[in-house]
Amino acid sequence: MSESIDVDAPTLSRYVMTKTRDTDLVILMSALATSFKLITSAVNRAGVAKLYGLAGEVNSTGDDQKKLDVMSNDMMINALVNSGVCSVLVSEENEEPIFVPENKAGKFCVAFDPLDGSSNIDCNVSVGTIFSVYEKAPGSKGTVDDLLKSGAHCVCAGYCAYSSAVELVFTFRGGSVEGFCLDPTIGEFVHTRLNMQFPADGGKKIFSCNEGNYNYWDKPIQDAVQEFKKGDKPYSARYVGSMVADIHRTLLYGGIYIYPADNKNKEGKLRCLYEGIPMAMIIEQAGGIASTGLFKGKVGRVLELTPDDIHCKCPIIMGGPRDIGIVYESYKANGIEC
Ligand code: P6P
Repeated sequence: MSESIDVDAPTLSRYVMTKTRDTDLVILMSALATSFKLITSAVNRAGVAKLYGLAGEVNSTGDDQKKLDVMSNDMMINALVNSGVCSVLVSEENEEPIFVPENKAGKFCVAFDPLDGSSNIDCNVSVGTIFSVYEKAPGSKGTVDDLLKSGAHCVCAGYCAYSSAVELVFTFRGGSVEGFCLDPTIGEFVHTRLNMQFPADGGKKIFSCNEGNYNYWDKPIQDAVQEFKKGDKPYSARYVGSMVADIHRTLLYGGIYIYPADNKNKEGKLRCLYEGIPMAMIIEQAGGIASTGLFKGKVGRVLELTPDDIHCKCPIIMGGPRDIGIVYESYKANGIEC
């Protein structure tokens, strides 16, 4: 039977309005969606439009900026500054925050990594955008302090994966995790995954980490990863090195994603505001766990961390009770309470 022509598109704007009745949030998500569509266009044309390679600059992380990094960053900044609903922007690509002119300012403060994993672009590996949204404190003109808050204050968080499909996954504070795919025939993100849940049984036995760092890890992490390899049915190793791809697979298939603090990176490598907190919100509101592992003397949750700088880092260990439990048993076996 021929596929029925869809006469009713469950769009992103419809979902946000129905769910929140917050027109500013509808405008914000629409501005984000516009930037994701622009980034999709640039990423898809990278090969033919000679967008591979370096832009000749470095970013706040000290990474060489790719041409697509700079373009994606400009696309997001332009969309958000001109949305009329943002006051402060923080981008991985900008050392300093971006303050929106008062005549265009609004209640939201947005932190983002416009093209996370972009070191993989030149070899066509999936990349993504990660974002977290906070609201200005009452009476605030919009300052960095409106963003330097724990994940408990984050009103919306998500990512857009640029891969075989362009898929936006996000959640509102305390809400469900929802997936929207870009339908190129109508240029809209349409609702394709409803109430996404981390596999309750832990899902596929997959561990995802950069084992090249093994010698820098603390012993509990080393022991836990060795544990995943034991037995007649050991876990599979899957690591893309592009956070959105690794987390999206973990959310859908299960398993565990580990980027711990280590002797080389005492605070881990990933950025709290626009990698750790948004991904932790997604995983926890889908039923998983987002732990810091042993960090600053204790084992806690990523969402309990309060960033002290817009580019501060945090360790991240994400998964379900089955696999996080193996890590926690390893800490206890090494005398660390958790
Ligand atoms: P490593 C990409 O640079 C990134 O920020 C994440 O997307 C990715 O998960 C991680 O770093 C990869 O880091 O040290 O394994 O190359």
